[in-house]
Amino acid sequence: MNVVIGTAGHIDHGKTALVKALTGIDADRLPEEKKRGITIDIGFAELDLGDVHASFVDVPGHERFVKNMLAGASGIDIVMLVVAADEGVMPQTREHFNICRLLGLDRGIVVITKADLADEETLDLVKLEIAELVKDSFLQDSTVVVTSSANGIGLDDAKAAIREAASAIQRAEDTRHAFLPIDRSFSVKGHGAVATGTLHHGEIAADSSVEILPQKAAVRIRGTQSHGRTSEKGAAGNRVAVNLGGIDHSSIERGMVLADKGVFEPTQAINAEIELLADAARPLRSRQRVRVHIATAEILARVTVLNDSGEVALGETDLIHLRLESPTVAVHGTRLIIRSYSPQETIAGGRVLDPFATRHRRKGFANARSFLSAIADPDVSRADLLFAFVTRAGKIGVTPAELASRTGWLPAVISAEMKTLLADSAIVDAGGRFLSTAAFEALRRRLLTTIKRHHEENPLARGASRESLRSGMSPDAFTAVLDSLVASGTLSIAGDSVSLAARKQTLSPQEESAKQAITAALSKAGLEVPKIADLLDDVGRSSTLTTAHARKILQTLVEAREVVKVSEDLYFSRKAIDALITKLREAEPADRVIDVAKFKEISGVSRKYAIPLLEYFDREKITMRTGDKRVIR
Ligand SMILES: Nc1nc2c(ncn2[C@@H]2O[C@H](COP(=O)(O)OP(=O)(O)OP(=O)(O)O)[C@@H](O)[C@H]2O)c(=O)[nH]1
Ligand SMILES: [Mg+2]
Repeated sequence: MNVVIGTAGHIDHGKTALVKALTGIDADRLPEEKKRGITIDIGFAELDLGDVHASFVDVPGHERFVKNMLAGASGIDIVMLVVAADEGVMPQTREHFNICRLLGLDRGIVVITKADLADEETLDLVKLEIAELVKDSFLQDSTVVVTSSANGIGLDDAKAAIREAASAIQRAEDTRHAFLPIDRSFSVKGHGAVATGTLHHGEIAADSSVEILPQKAAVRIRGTQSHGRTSEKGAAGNRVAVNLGGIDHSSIERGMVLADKGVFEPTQAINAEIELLADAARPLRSRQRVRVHIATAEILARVTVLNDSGEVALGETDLIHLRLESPTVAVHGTRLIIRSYSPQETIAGGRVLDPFATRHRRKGFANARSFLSAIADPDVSRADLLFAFVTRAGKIGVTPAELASRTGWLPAVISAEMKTLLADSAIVDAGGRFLSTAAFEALRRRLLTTIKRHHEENPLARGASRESLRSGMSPDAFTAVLDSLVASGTLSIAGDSVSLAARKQTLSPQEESAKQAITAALSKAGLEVPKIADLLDDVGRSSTLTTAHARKILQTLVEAREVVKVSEDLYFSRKAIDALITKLREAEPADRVIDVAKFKEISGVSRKYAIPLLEYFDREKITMRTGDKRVIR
């Protein structure tokens, strides 16, 4: 079992000395750290306990370097909370403990150091302080070990406690894409850029296709190592160093993420559930500017509290919107810590619920809250989470790729869950976009309402054109809605015209006679049709309808594809046009090229008809114009 253990605790409490006493490795690697005798940035060590391999991330206790502590604490499995026997619980003991709690850590051990500097009575006092601190928290029942790095007492107990805590970890099968928040980058002579980090989830192997986020820089993995040893791949519980090709180390920084390519998307707007510390200096308020720590990144952000009061009270848990000043990557469940802008203090922490939030106005809070509350349950099932995202996407729907960028889940996991939701009729597949059944039904109802209204307003029209019905639907959703209504026999489609299947067009006797008259006149005219306005005047007169009414009847004939509109003035019977097309194709002029004269010869029409007809054929792609000539296609 591989585990990553992070230290935590106040400055000078002996964290680095303890790691060294346990592992033999001095995690203080910077010259300045050696000179000043304090830890400034995170350092690393490892300990082989047989069945357990522990990687240590040693963090600085100095209040000015909490930012570095946060980068180190991200992704650890176990915290080793260090309290010096001679000083007891101090400000950064509390702050680091709070950070671990807010990061959702669920296991750890407490180590009292410097036992050689305290008498029995003081030790008991420190134990009481610790019990008070961790009461009702994830550390409440954890082992408290008393050690001294000076004389070596308690070190074996500490190792035993580490082994016990590590053995209790049950890693579920990793269902997520590789996600490695970067905490360091450097260059190794002869090898090039190296980025290191604690792998949050997924696997990183030499043949993985990866990119650096949020800038989506394509990189190549040349090799992976863990604690200086070449490893075939890194998995959760590992410290990983990745040798990268295609990038210079200077363009890789702490806060970036190395991840499977094409899955995660940068975001600058997230919704989260956060707990404000009971001992924060003041409530968290809308418009407040804060520092958000996500994985190894620190980003400035503006808060909108998603409740009517506009603030989160001390000790309360609530939903907030964060507008980030620069992009980062996160998925549902990614932990975050919030620190006040100035003075820099840890004030809150929680989880990202929606990594791609939209800006909310006050009247949208209720909707946002009900969506977020549904996915705030830490035990929410995968299907319920996906269903919530699909529902939230409304009539637009989401693609599996968009769901992957919200969850980090592997395609097989998403498709399996979607299958279940489809089988339960909770969602609908609209051409690769998923909509909730409720949203889909609403679209069906809307489309039916539109068609009914169209029929009422245009009693003579056969139906409505597809395009007029689409209003605001995505093309895929529209096609799916239309198909489903045709499949259920509710709608029928003829050409471009959509109508209620049950609808019968009933014409009055006058309308019927007008229709006959138009059809007969156009059939008789062949290609030498009269101007349509004249024809409609005649038809109107003989059938006692207005010309406008007669024109509507003409329109139904066009929709029924019995009559062809060639220009504003000229309408032909479908038969005449079809016969002309056949003639044109059978004429087989040289190279299939014709000019106007040749067309007139083939069709037998005058120039008055030839030009509009040719232009119509161009539009219908029966001919293609090149200069003065046309090619028959
Ligand atoms: N007597 C005694 N001194 C100790 C013990 N552990 C650490 N020290 C001393 O305490 C000082 C601080 O120890 P570090 O290990 O650097 O403390 P730290 O917690 O890593 O400090 P930061 O990383 O700066 O937060 C050093 O001078 C150590 O030699 C101990 O068990 N007994
Ligand atoms: Mg240290």
